[in-house]
Amino acid sequence: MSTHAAELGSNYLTNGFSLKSWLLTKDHKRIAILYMISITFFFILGGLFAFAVRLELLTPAGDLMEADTYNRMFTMHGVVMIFFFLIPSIPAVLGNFLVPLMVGAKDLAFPKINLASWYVYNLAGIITLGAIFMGGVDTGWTFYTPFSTTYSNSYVVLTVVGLFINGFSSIFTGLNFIVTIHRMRAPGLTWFRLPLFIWGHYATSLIIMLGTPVIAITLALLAAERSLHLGIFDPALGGDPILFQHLFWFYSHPAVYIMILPSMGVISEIISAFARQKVFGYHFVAFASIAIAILGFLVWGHHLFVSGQSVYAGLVFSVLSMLVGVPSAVKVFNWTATMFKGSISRETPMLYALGFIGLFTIGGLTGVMLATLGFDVHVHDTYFVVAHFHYIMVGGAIMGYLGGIHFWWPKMTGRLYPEFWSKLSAGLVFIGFNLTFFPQFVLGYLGMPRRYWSYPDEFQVLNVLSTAGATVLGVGYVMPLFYLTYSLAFGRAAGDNPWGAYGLEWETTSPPPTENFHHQPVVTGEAYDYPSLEAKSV
Ligand code: HEM
Ligand SMILES: [Cu+2]
Repeated sequence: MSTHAAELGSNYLTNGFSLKSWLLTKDHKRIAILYMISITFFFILGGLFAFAVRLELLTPAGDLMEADTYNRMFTMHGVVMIFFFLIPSIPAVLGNFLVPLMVGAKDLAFPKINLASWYVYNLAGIITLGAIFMGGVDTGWTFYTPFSTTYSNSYVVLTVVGLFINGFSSIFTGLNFIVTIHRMRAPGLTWFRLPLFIWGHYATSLIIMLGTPVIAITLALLAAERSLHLGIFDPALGGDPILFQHLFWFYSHPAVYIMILPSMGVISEIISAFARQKVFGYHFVAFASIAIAILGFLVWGHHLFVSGQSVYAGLVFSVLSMLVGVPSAVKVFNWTATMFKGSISRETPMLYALGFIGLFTIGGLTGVMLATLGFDVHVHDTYFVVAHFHYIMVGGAIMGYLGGIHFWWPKMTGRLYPEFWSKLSAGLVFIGFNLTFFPQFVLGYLGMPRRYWSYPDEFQVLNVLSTAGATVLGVGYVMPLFYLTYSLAFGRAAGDNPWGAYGLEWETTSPPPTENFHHQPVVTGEAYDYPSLEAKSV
């Protein structure tokens, strides 16, 4: 497209209005929007399952649904949230939109593979939904054998086929990011000038490429064992009953970092923008992402402390798990130092970033507690664990996703959203979140086991608080759907750089033109310090 067309206001959104122009697009920005729509759908679905779970737990007796139905509800909640929301959310939506913009490229390396990843994701989603509509799954999202292979009478095979296929969409995205970051950076954009968002996505992509095949094979073995009784996991047939847990967590612990590293990248961008500061200790933060990605593969055994592994194995996994805390803490300290040196403005994205730091810190510290062998034996499979992983996944990953959506919404749509409503919703999310999940730490510590549909009377007060919190949280989550949609039609024009942030994505127009930049950008300065950035014509 010529500069002339650009002057007439043409951008990626106005470049064709037909359904076909969207469904066959190879533009990473449009694919990001397609992903946003699909992912929002799954988030709502997973949220409805969560709400059913919380309603059941309002009373001790379990009088809303059968135990069997309850098992299906929390399983489908976990499956949908983890595999169809958390893992793809930031990479597929924000990463897809921003990676090419931030490195100064016209698109991702493989645009057709990028589009294919969205189709594969939806195909996988439809298959998994099929399993849900046929009656659901009740194994827990971890599919532990021998329950999943022998005893469960739910739709295990169909579900894992859906998840197997979904893995390819992750791999396509990770592959695209790695090649793009290696090969397509603008002139002058050296590795240590890259935004930390890019470092986060680079580390995540490495985990995706190395880990996803393992879970795919694990799920394939599970399906084979269940349908053909091969004796891989079943000791009665000569299989190993613990093997599945090792294989599963070899992927699924690193998967937690697939969820959290991109979110950390978002937080670095937001904090530097709203503190008007270079991120303190940039190199440490960048290397911390890689360190987390590597260490994340060495700690899976902390999920097997009570599965009968030797105390020596337990000891090693305990120490290694604590080590992962170090690079995470480095990041938290560096963000804090960045704010300490800066002048902070409290717009909505910054509220999410501040919320992230607080919640992620609680999630991380309780993780170190759980990594302590003796403590874990006490709270294993209690609500303490449920609270811990929600602080990480909801308090960390979702705060990052929402913060990122609010930060880059003006870039994606060219519109500003109503600040009052966005701040109110950020406040409700923060309060609702803590009210939902903090009582669960106490419940777990007092001994309430997870995955039970009923409980002794003395746990009711804390459960009622938790369900009340979930309601507030739900309201906080639904509000952006309304004011963001409203802003599409009625929001004020955003301008190219409403926050006064540094970064290549803020150098181009909002919404960006189809080819991202009217001129090839050339980078001459460090990250978050771009006053000398020049846009040279080519
Ligand atoms: C309104 C928000 C939410 C509420 C009220 C909620 C509630 C719950 C409850 C009560 C459980 C425990 C079920 C049990 O083990 O007995 C649970 C499990 C779980 N939740 Fe959430 N949740 C919420 C949001 C999320 C989100 C956003 C995610 C991920 C993005 C998530 C991921 C999970 C996972 C992976 C499990 C484990 C399921 C299992 O162990 O089988 N939750 N949730
Ligand atoms: Cu883990």
